[in-house]
Amino acid sequence: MRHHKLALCADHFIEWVVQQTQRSIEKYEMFSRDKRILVAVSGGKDSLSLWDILLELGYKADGLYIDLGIENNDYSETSLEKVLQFASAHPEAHLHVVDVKALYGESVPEVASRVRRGKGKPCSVCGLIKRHEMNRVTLEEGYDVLATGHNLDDEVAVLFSNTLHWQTGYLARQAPVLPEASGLARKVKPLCRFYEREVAAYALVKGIDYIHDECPFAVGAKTIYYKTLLNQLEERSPGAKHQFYLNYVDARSHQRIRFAEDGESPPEMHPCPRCGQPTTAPGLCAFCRLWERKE
Ligand code: Q46
Ligand code: ZN
Repeated sequence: MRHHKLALCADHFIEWVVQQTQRSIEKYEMFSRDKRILVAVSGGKDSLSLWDILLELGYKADGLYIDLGIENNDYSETSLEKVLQFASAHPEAHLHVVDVKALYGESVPEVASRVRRGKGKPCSVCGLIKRHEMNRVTLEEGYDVLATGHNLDDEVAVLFSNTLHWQTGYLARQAPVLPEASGLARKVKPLCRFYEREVAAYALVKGIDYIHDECPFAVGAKTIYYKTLLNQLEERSPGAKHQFYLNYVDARSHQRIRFAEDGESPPEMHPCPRCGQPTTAPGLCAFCRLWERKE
């Protein structure tokens, strides 16, 4: 690991990853030992490694898999298999599976193609559904916190994109911890200080079987292009990604970088009359509006 000027053998590397995760949990005050954690798992290396590390550290961590019903390349089917396989090897943890089509009548690509009239990728609809369902299960099942497997490369790509477009609203909310707000669960990213290849190495050494393919709809995504650019930068100056993200997080937490949004009171929210989740819309929330059929 050039950026840390550190080289470790397999055993010490695993130990290092587990310890560093605990450090991030403490540094950003993510959660304490007595909390119940729900890990959003997709079947990929990041989320399964996160679940593995939290169990390794002795946390009460259960999993949540959302079956999006993406049939291209058997993406959803294969990713569910990987998650079930991991869960069956960890009987101490419980796995919740939410099947979007069974619950709401349409898979993510189906609802996206209906509401978007067949145009474009289903990603914005998919993101909306995932956020809603993650929040719903976390609160309904009485978890204290929702943990996601975002790694440093993911966070840097988002930070870069938000900076490039000066999206201060998004920048203001980019942090390793998003506190609980009325009707919104607390969200944390315990792997945010690890490079993607460090997480991949962890999964490899631990023998975690994960889905290697990205979601077929991720192909050509802007964030993948930004990751390539940032990797070129990292190649020339090792540690650049680490610094870019962590110095930002640090400057934000010490209020050396401020946004107009900081002092503002959050927009007026009210519970959606159908699902109860907070929304700024006058009637139903955006998620519930998805399922209003407009034949
Ligand atoms: S949003 Fe889009 Fe992802 Fe949903 S459809 Fe696939 S690529 S999974 S992070
Ligand atoms: Zn709703």
